[in-house]
Amino acid sequence: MSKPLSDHERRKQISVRGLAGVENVTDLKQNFNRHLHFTLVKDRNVATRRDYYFALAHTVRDHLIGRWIRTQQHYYEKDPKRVYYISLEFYMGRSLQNTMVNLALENACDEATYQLGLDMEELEDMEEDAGLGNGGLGRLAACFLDSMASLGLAAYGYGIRYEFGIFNQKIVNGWQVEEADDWLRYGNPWEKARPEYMRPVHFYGRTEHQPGGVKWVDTQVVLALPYDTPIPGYRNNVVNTMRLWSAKAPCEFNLKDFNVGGYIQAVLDRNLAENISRVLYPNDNFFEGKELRLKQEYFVVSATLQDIIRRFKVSKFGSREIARTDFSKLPDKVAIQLNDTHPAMAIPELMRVLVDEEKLTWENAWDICVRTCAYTNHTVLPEALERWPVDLFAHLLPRHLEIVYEINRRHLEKVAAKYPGDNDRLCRMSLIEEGGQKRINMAHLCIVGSHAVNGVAQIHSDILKATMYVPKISTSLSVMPYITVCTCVRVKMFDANLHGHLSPLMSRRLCQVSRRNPTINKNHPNNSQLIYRKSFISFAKMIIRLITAIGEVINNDPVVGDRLKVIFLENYRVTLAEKIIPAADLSEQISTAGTEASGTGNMKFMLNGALTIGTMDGANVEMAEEAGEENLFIFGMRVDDVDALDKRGYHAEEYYNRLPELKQAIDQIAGGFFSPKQPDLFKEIVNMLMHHDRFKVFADYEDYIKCQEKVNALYKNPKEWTKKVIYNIAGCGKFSSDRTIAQYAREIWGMEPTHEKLPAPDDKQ
Ligand code: D6G
Repeated sequence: MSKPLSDHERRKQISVRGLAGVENVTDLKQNFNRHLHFTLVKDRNVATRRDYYFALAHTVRDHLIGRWIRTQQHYYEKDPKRVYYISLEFYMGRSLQNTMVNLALENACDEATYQLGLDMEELEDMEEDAGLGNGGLGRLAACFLDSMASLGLAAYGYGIRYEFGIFNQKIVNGWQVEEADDWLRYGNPWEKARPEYMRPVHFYGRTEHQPGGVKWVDTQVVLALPYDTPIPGYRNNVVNTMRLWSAKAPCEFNLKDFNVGGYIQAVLDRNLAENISRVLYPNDNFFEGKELRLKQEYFVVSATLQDIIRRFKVSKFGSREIARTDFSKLPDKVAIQLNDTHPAMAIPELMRVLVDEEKLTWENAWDICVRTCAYTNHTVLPEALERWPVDLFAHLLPRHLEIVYEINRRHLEKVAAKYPGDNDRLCRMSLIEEGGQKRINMAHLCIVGSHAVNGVAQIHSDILKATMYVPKISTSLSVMPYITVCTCVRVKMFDANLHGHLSPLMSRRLCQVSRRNPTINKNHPNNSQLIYRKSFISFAKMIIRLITAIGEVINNDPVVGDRLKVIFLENYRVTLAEKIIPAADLSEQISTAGTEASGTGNMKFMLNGALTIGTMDGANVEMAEEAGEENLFIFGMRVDDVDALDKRGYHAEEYYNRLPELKQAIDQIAGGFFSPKQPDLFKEIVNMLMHHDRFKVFADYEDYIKCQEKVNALYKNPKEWTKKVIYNIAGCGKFSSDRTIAQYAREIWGMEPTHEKLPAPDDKQ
């Protein structure tokens, strides 16, 4: 571990001399040794690499503390409008390097660990990813927290502290096998438990309608225990908070009918309550409809709203100065952003608190609620839309069901007044879907209960406007919902200046962009076009098996085996993306137009110098706009073509019969060429492609192949290739999440980003 390291030398070369000041390095070494001794209780003889990682993490964390406390004090003093970003996912990845970069400590820490005979990159590799997300939606939330802190916004991320994040993927004999992600096993140095801020969350029970108002009684209580994680801004001394709730059973949980046998059972049963924050549902773009998931959604919303209202009450506008809290000021002081419909229960819950507990009139409460909440839609795929059965709601959240019905009654009254006699429209726009099992359409609830609705790319927002019925009657609603565009990316592998210019580091990198092997991004977990059917998961696994089977044949082929490799990179996650994306030359973004809301990998590859072969879908459209369409490899149907094809009728066999190459490929899959021991292994995939493919992939096949030929031709011309890369990197500034968040702040939250820098604290305090 003590050999001189090229990585260290590389960092030294690119570091600005003097940044790693001698004093700083001496302090860091001292603090590292102090943490190894007092926090880890180890000496250098017995310390493991993980102990060294923890010692370094604690050393770096110390530099956050003063800034964190000072930032929060500053918010209490200045009382700015606060943004609450509520999300069921925060896909944070690792914290150590990000913290060092944002606090300008990276070079000093590198020097300090080097002087201690350690390799900092090896220590960084010991950190577990905080994998509390599935993909784009969760990573977006993480990027947004980073940007909100970097822009000096008084912002909070609120979510769930899942004990198990996204599963670890192993590939065994070509098949996916899942392993539990026990990320907290060795402790998490970045979080601070706050048992003093524990909140009760109620479930089940029944409602009592009394003259003084409605009471929700006979409920079961679960406690929400907050854990705070610091979110440092980029070199501005701002540190915001991400507060994640963990479920705790109350002490008296199930102990009411106490007897000796009952006591043991009651203690064991505490697990039932605490299961709420046990595990992240590994569903990306898919609605499963499980009761435990609805519990998670209400759990985060209820605990968060209690915290928001507590903070509002002690703020200058709250009851500190006036006898009674003036809730009419809530929308001036609080913006709640709903990351998809998952936290949609914030709308009826805020109504319940304002009407039942704070005794506001329905009209006042509704006006406050709508002006406070805003909703970001993430997908138009029907299988992803949350539609909770009314029965389940009635059982778990009886008061909220009544409130949703009342919201709907008033909403439909307005629709009926505007479109008299249009019953079809009433059915379409209702929050309650009738016919068969009654369900609550959570997207409709969000649209009606928010003052702003946005998609995640221009094309996605346009599709929403054209297909979601509620915004069309915006003028009849109390506050006009509108749709805006917010796209984002932020992967900080390089210190790129994201405003249309190249930083010196990025320019230097371009000289390195030459011959690397194309990395294929076809299996991005967000947009597997082949996947849709009831046995969603087993089908997805079958697709993975097909990829590995094709790899086995191609990689062992005597002719192409040493020229072409198919590799399925297992356990894709933030940390792996940070390695793959900068290494790739070609990024494949090949969703059928109109199906991928934005994509996120597309923009990250662009920023990191890969060229894109893609359809006119999601953010690809804007990437082509920014870099020039001639600098991307665009192919396939546009949304209009897809619509026209739908009208004509899509018949896969037409393409299969007309295109011999396609026919051969499908026949090989169907005939066991890739699975000789089990010739019909992939027949379900073939059956789907030939008969039930709602993504109509064969329709894009011919153009895709032609476009790949253009890619191959250009790849032989490094100068022309690099030119396109430069146009792409130079054009990717729009996709910075800093730009996106500035737009959210101005257009949705009614705030101006301050870009404020707080004074640096004296860390020795
Ligand atoms: C974070 C940072 C800490 C602060 C605490 C509570 O843990 O300095 O005191 O949050 O902040 P509020 O919830 O009272 O805003």
